[in-house]
Amino acid sequence: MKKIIFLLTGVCLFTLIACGNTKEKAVTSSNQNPSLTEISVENMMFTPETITVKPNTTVKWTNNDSVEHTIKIDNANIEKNLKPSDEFSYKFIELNSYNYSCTIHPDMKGLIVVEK
Ligand SMILES: [Cu+2]
Repeated sequence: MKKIIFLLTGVCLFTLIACGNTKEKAVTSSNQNPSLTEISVENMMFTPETITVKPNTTVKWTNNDSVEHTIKIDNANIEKNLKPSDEFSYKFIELNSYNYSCTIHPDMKGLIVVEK
């Protein structure tokens, strides 16, 4: 009888641990943020140049060029230098249209539209 109780306790513990792990995995996968949009800075361009996102979307720029660029977002009071391979993320919360450009290369322009 004692053996059965011991086994049952073991099963319960195992179940708890297994469930705990499952839960943790679920949380981790939801943390891989479905509301992340990536923009490549490459060949002196932002690609894609125009994106439309929902509020609370994080936009990540990656400088894939071999020269430095900047991200200057007009309505967000942001200016960020990006050296080659650098990344910059910004979370867009409010509904608006955000024009941005590279101050080093004024022809490089992009637009982020945040709408519901
Ligand atoms: Cu540039």
